[in-house]
Parts: sequence; C-alpha cells; structure tokens
Amino acid sequence: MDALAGFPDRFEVGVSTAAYQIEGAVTEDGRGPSVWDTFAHTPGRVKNGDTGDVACDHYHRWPEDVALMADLGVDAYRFSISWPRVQPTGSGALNTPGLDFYDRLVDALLQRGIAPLPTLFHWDLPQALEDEGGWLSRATAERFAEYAGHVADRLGDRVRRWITLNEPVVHMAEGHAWGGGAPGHSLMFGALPVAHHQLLGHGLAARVLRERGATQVMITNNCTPVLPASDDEADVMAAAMYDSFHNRLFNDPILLGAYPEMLASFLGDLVQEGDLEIIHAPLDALGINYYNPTRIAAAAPDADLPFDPQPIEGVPITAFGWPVVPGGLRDLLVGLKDTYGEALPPIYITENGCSTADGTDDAFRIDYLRGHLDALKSAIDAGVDVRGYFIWSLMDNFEWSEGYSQRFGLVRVDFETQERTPKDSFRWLRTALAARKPA
Ligand code: IFM
Repeated sequence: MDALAGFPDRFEVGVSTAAYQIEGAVTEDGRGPSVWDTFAHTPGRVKNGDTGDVACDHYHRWPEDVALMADLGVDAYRFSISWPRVQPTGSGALNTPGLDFYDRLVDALLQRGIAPLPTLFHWDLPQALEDEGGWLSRATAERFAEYAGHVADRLGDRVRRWITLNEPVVHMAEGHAWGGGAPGHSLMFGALPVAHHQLLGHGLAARVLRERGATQVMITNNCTPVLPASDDEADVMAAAMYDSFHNRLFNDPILLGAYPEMLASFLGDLVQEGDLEIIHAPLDALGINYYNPTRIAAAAPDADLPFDPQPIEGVPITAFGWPVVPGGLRDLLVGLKDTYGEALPPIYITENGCSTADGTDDAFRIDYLRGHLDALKSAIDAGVDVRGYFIWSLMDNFEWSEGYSQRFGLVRVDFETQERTPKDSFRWLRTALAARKPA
C-alpha cells in the first residue's frame, strides 16, 4: 500500500465538500435563501427535480460525518461556509445559530486532530444579493469582504487559513454565461463582470482576513490543460482563447496583476484604478481543482462562442462521462510552473475525484485516485511545490444540475434513509493513510 509513499513531509491529505451540496436544512434556524435554492426549485433546471433541501442532512448529522473522517484518518477537511446561513440577506444582520453551527464543527474537527480548511464562497450567493445584481454588481465584492470579516471574527481564533472562492470560472461560466447552474443567466461573454467582481471580492476579503490574523489565504481555481483538437491554426487559436477564458482569466490577475491580453479588451471599463493591485495581493497558496483536460476545436463562424469542446477518445470515462487522464494533472502543474515561475505560490490540490456507479464496490475510484496521486508525485519530482491533496468528495452529495445522479463520495449515502456506508475506496485510502511514515 504505497499510494501515499514518497510525498514530502507534512504533505496534507484531506477530503472536500460544499455547504449546499451536503447540509440540507435550508429553512432551518434562520438560514436565508440562496440562488441555488431558487434555481433548484425552478422546474426543469435540475435533473429529476432534485434540490438541496435535505441533501446529506449534514446540518444534523455532522457529528457522524466528523467521526467518519476521523476513522478515515485524514489530516484536513475542506468544507464551505453557507453565506445565507450566517448572513441571511448577504448584508447587515448576522444569524447567530448559523455561525454556531460552524463553530461547533470547527471545534469537533480540532478535537479529532483534523485541520479545518473553510471556503467562504462555493456558489450559494444569498438570493437577496442576487436580486440586487449579484456578482454582476461590483457591490457584491464589498459585501463578500464584509461577510468574510464576520466569519473570521467568529472562527478566526481557531481558523487561520481560508479559501476565499471556489472555482470562480465555473460560477461565471455555468451560472452566468451558459446558464446551466444558478443563478441561470445565459450572457455568454456578457458574464465577464462576474469574473472581475469575484476576483475583486477575493482581494478585498484577503485583506480583511489578514487583518484578523489569517496566516494562509488561498483561492481555489478550477484549471484544465487545454489541448488543440489539431495543429490547424484555427484550432490552436481557439484553444488559446479557451485557455485564457478558463485558466488565465483567473490565474493571471492574481499571480501577475494583469488580465490575459486576449480578454483584457472585453473587460473594458469594469477594471477601476487600484483593482488589480487588490486582486494581486500576496497569496500564500493556490488551490487547484483538477478533473480532466479539455480538447478544443475552432467553433463554426456563426457560433456564440469561438471555441468548441471535443471529446477525448481512447481513455476511460467516469460515470459522468468525463475522461480520465491522470497525466493531465502533472502537465497542468508543470505548465503552471513554466508559465508563472517565481510568481507561483505553493499549490494545494483542493479537489480531485470521480463519479462512479452507485454502490460501495468502487474499484474505478481506487484506480482513479492511485493514478492521480502518481501523477502528482511526478509533478513534485519535477519541482512543483505541492503541499496537499483533497479528494472530492467525502460522501455522495447533490451534484448541482445533475442532482443526486452523480456520486463522487468515498462514502455512499442512501438519500432515502441518510445511511452512510464507506465504499471500498474509503477502506483503501484509510489503509494508505495509516501506512504513512510519521514525518
Ligand atoms: O461537485 C463539484 C464541486 O462543487 C466543484 N468542483 C467540481 C465538483 C464535481 O463536479
């Protein structure tokens, strides 16, 4: 059992979840509605009409979930704070029972020796803020920083490291460009303000968190190595455009203090004096979520967007239909080092995992994780400073517009009874964690 052998001392292994995907209890103890409550309750938006109303009922069953993590033996737990649970309308009054919930969770994790790694925004914007323009409005960046301060005021005596945003590209693209996720806008390139305002929110929140004693501030970006579908110049250009849109739009301003050239003109007047300095504030570490590479061809001349994603043939696919390419993780990390050089801070893989068919026999997931850990090791051997690896996800949960149809968990959840059953991958990982030599 050597999947975790050969990693640096103190390399952290953890599991990830997100509030709307697991908590349920959406109307309990003063929580306000989020864009995802609205979206999921809109007929036709989510597969089978599923919602996060109950999800994994983690709001009530968290002691059992913490016990599962302790049994698994992970070093850390990445979870997200539900903004509408702690500040129901996204500004003004706080909701004490909501803050109490995270307070108890943090204490329980620390008692079990599991380091908490909270993400402050994983897509569940308070609906009241959406009604005022949401992330299309610059004011939301300021509200986000205020909210970050309130959470740090409550948890900052025990939590010193934070992730500001999860995958701002996906929230921009799915939520505002193509409309497949909440809040469901289809603005195409008109969604770009959502990128700038989230990044500004990150920068403003980073300042506030540091003022409250944070020692490690991160952002989590979803990154994909982009492969042109052919050597044809049009495909190569389209791939470069996609790379700018998906990866560089979020990495460049944070790491280099500038937007990628290909997109800068679309952002125009949005970027006010001083914004880029705020966004480019020192980052202690970069969170990367990796699932697969993306193969891009040029789109038809009359298409809405200039790039056209193509299937990747000849590799296994997950239950979701996503290609499994572990080497893409190595290529991505080495590529980031080549692109950003000294500007690249230490990296944490804050999500990696796969959906598999329902059941507890998930040899597919074990192969997937083993392959990606090997690829990660080879990136570290090639000189990339990677400090941790978090598996998506601790347990089966609400997979956004796919509802409960995609199962990413190390633990199976029966959504009728809420029974949790560890899968084979859970036992595999537990054995690998136990076999690690103490640092
Ligand atoms: O479930 C999501 C998660 O919320 C964000 N990253 C990708 C996962 C799998 O789709």
